[in-house]
Amino acid sequence: GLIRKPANFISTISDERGDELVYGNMPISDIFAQSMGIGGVVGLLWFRRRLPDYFCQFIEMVLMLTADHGPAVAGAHNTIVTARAGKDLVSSLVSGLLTIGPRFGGALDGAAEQFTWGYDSGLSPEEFVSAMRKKNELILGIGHKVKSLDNPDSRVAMLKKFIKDNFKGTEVFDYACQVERITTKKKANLILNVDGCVGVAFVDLLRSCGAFTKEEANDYIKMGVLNGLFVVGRSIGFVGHFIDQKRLKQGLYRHPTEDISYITDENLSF
Ligand code: Q5B
Repeated sequence: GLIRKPANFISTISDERGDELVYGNMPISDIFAQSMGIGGVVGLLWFRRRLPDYFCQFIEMVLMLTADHGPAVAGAHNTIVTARAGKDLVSSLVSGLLTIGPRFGGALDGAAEQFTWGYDSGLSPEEFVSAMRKKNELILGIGHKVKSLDNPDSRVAMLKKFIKDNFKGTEVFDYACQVERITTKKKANLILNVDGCVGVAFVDLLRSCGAFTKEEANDYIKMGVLNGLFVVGRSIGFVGHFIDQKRLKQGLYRHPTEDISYITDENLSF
């Protein structure tokens, strides 16, 4: 009989072999005919399903709001320095992307995991904050270098409004807002930041939109897919910074020595 050679690869998200490219199980002409947008495409390629319209709108809102936050942040800075060292677009982009992590831009998954743990364990917001303090761990999704109660982040305000106006469940988001009320009493910059807001809101979306079972929702939170939203969004800005530097014909960057504290063995006092 016919012996089938075992496949080396399994793939379930797209198929380019027929007359028309298929994302999930939708031909791309249908995706355009139904104006599913980039949020719909993310739904098909990341979650292999058609997501409700408000879910797709939220994804698009996140991509737009995280697209850039100026040249001073860690990732844009790296992209700019790399572009000015004469490197190509991909190298400059990757150099920026590599800064995304638990301190900068990559706190979505950690925030989703920590707040979900606190909420699901039945800890009060106060108990959650003191449990994190006892573990000597920062609460991911809390804190900002420049935004604070006195200088609120308008991105977070826009997200909060959308979440409250459109989501079917907001339990983990509400819990994070209660935690924010406690942390901002300690310091005004310990706000629920853009990473935290998107991270916890996504848990509520996965759990309440009706497109996922509770087990699937929990699996996606554990898998760590949410930082992908910041990575995709901020790539738009990093490419912009690369183009900007090339357009401005900026030369090699060297950091001013006056801005470096040179510490030698002689003046080090232990
Ligand atoms: N403390 C964000 O720190 C920052 C605490 C905390 C408990 C916390 C810090 C942090 C968690 C990671 C996170 C995402 C590094 C940020 C983003 C995108 C962005 C970026 C942009 C964009 C800021 C001073 C005191 C200390 C700390 C305590 C600080 N954070 N306690 N939980 N989470 N957050 N990252 O101001 O007693 O004095 O020793 O790591 O969510 O990346 O625009 O810049 O779009 O690009 O440097 O918005 O919060 O403060 O580290 O000196 O701490 O506060 O223990 O207490 P800072 P630190 P004490 S959004």
